[in-house]
Amino acid sequence: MLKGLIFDLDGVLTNSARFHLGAWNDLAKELGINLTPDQLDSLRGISRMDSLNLILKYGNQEDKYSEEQKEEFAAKKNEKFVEQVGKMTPDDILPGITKLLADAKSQNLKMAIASASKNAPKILTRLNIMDEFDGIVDPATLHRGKPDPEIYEKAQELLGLESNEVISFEDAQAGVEAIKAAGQFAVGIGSKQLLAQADYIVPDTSKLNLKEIETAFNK
Ligand code: B16
Ligand code: MG
Repeated sequence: MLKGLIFDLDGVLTNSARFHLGAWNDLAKELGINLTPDQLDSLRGISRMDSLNLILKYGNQEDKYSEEQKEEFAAKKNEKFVEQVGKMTPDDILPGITKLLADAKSQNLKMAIASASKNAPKILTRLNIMDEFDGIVDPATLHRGKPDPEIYEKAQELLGLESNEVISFEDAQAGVEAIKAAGQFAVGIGSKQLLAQADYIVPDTSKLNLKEIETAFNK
């Protein structure tokens, strides 16, 4: 029986990706690395340090910098990102999400956030939906990033539920992989090809309908 919903944040509840990718692109340029659109896109859903390491790899600069220098680069990117987050408002909630959260509330479903972003509480506060959630996984406590199931297992634990009692929502391929590895029902938001592993796929958040998703979940 369905008892809870677990959400990725970026790309599912709001489109903060444009700020992440913009800030990474600026940093890459400063380091003399020109990222292709596909390389930039591959950073979606990936943690801050993993993103930086990937960028350095794309630029063949894997061993060029010390850990300390890398921390500085990551902090610089984050400063830029946080500046953009400060301008976010509830209007930045993606289409269909407000209704989905309201429908879930009216069914007394528990809700949690499984985002790799250390800025998730800040973003949820700007969107004015922080109080909707019963739990937010702290990514600083994780040992492995998506596609490892750890973050989805933790979110489910926070809600005190079993894997067959939750539906999880993701826009990134690595995220859908993580949900399936956690044994949960996955709703993919985006490309059918990329998110083929998901149990239910919609092209964008405006097509999310809790009743229809539940019917698929109960099959
Ligand atoms: P931060 P999600 C992810 O959020 C973003 O998609 C990814 O681009 C970002 O690098 C990561 O969070 C870490 O974010 O630097 O704020 O800790 O999709 O898991 O909600
Ligand atoms: Mg995402």
